[in-house]
Amino acid sequence: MLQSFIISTALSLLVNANVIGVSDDRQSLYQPQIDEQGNKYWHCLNDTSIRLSYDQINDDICDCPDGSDEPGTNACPNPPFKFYCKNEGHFPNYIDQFKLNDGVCDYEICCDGSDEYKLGGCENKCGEIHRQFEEYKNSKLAFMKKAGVKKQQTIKRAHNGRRKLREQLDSLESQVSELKAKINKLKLQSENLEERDESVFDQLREYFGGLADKLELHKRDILHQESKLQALETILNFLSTHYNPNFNDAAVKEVIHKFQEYVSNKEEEALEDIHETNQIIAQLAEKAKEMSHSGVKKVTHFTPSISNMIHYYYQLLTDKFLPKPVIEYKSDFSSNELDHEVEKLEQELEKLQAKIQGVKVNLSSDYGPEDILRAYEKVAITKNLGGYNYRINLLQGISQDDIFIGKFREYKDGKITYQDGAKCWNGPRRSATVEFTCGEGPELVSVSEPEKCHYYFTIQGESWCDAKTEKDLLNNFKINYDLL
Ligand code: MAN
Repeated sequence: MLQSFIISTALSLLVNANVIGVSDDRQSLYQPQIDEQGNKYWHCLNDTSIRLSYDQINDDICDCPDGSDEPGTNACPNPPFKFYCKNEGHFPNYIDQFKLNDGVCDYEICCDGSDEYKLGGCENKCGEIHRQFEEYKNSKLAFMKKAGVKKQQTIKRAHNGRRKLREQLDSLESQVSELKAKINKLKLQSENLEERDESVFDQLREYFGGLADKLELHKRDILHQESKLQALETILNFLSTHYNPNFNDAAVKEVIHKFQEYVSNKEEEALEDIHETNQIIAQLAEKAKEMSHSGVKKVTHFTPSISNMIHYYYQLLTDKFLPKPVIEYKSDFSSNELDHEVEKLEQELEKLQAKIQGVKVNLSSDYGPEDILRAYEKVAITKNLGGYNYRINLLQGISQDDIFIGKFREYKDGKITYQDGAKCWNGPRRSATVEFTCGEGPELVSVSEPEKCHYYFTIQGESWCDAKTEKDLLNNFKINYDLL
């Protein structure tokens, strides 16, 4: 028994399988076994309990549940692998069994015509097909090389764009800090002016108030004295006009004489002076009162205060020992002017901050692998297609003649979407999707409008080319049948 097993194994090793439709690396699965009578047999691949005589393989009858006995016919519904075409001189390939011997030469898959091995009629075309493929491959590889260089340049532009944007952001941010420092300084100056006004006024407030009261009293006093004097003058005047000269009273005569002298010496100007002085005192008193309510508006020098003293010593310290910017607190501006300047700078600050926000949004946007779309920031792709002039600014928007189709919304899954275009008559707002394909460009190669007012564009360009393997090239290769 053992002896016969050894013999059969030895014999089986001597016979090489050559089963049609099976690749070289799988031929070993179809190695025939030899029984004691010297007959060749074989087991189904998924069920070794099913033993077939070797000539049941490819006999056009499906014997194995997994279809493994018919690799080269269409007898089994689900064969475990496809028919192998050797395609010598080109690339081996596999074809579905249902395409075997159907009268069609499937040269795309089996350039050697072996898919029609029973019917024949399919000449081996592998030589010409391989020549065509080599030609295609070489031209593709040459293009890919050029495209690769162009793509790298585009990526460089994109990176430069990002770098510039970062620099712009840095500069905007430093402008913001400068502006903030400036605003703070002006605010401090303004506060300082207010403080200073306050302190000068504080010191004078009492005096002004006191002076106002005193002037008021003096004025009243003077007016009082004046009216008393007038009363006395009236009495003396009455005496000098109504006295009886016949009484010959020397004292009366003397008083009247002195009074008349007094009247004739009394200058009108002096009287006017007194009125003017009264008026000035009255005005001053009014002004002083006003000031005691509203404060002094404009004072040009600092008064010593604790905050100024601290600032003075801080400045002295930083000037001398620390390389810090000097904060100048003195100002030739009035508090109003300072406030106005602060307001202006704060508006400027707001604008800067909005700009910063815009740049940040831009920097965090997805512009595709390597940020490549950024290189198209200022590129307009234009073309007349289907009677319309299209203009595409990938990162801005798209127009069709003078109709706006949509503005950039987002880049996602290799496509860009555009929204909020001009409204369609009796329809939605226009919108679009842009897809990309590898080729010379950038060029708009196709446009379609599958739904009313939603457009699909295909842009071709080197930026969308990736390195290709021989297998990729083979998959895309098309035979020129005219040359076969
Ligand atoms: C214009 C173009 C077309 C669009 C129609 C819709 O003619 O924008 O693309 O389909 O308007 O009314």
